[in-house]
Amino acid sequence: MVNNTFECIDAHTCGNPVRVVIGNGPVLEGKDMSTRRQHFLREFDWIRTGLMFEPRGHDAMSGSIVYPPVTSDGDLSVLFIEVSGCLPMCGHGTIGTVTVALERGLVAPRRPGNLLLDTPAGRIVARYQIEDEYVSSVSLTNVPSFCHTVGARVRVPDMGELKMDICYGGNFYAIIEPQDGYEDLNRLSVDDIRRLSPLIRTQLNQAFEVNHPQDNTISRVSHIMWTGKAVNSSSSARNAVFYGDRGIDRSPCGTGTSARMAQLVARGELGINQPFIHESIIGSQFTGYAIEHVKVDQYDAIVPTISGWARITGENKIIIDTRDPYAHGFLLT
Ligand code: PYC
Repeated sequence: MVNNTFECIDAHTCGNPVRVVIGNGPVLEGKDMSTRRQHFLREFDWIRTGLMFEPRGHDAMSGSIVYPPVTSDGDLSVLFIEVSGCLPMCGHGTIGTVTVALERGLVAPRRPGNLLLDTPAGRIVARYQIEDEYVSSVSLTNVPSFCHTVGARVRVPDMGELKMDICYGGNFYAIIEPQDGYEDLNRLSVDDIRRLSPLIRTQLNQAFEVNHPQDNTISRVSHIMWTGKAVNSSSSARNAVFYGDRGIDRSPCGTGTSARMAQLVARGELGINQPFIHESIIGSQFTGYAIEHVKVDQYDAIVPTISGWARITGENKIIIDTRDPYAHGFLLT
């Protein structure tokens, strides 16, 4: 076959792209979405790079492929695709996918107002509100989130040695807070974030074994979160998350906000059921809560919820023509 055509609905969640593949996703094998994610990575990763990388995507592109549920009580399964790989979980991606699935009639919720999603990281419960036939907000209960390593130290050019925690919220994050050498996110340019973050990530992954205790396919620090003071007085804090080789989340980052709340709760700086309004680099907001304490093996964890909104921006039939030398995409690094 020369042409592989993928039917996509393009959307964004609070500014970050979500390309939802609704037709021609490959058939995946495995009892759950974690195993199916591995199958996708082994045999079909060209679909991710073709749809996410240039010339069909760009260096912050993100999306999902929707599938029927893999559990008996689920409504929908979601495989997250992104420039950095196939994420176990993606918060902005879930909000966008749920909005697209409902507005385009791809799912018939068994319990109106709720969708049970099967994702590689585990069960996600999404609650949604509809206004004038459109989804006005989505609130998701994310996977249990926890601090993995507290006080990792990394030498950063121009900044000296910085201290950071490695926390899990569906992906593993290094969370960098203001300290000597790093004054605030508002002192960093986009170029600084792109230059420094990969250096930090490489050092952390050389120095620390980072594994999810219940799923060994979820490992390594993939995302770097720079934190700082909120610009908007209604926000609790601001952040910018770096992913892939050059991506910076335009949304406040759902799994990052979950990891950040796990860190703050562990330190006693955020209470259970206390709102945490996280602001992104472009000023969009997610509202998060830690709703309960739980355990993930040896780790003290929280159950986080994240609320936000998404809008559809287009309908896209994307062709990956096997004669195209850039069929599988490229990125400028
Ligand atoms: O919202 O979880 C998220 C996310 C991960 C990477 C970009 N956004």
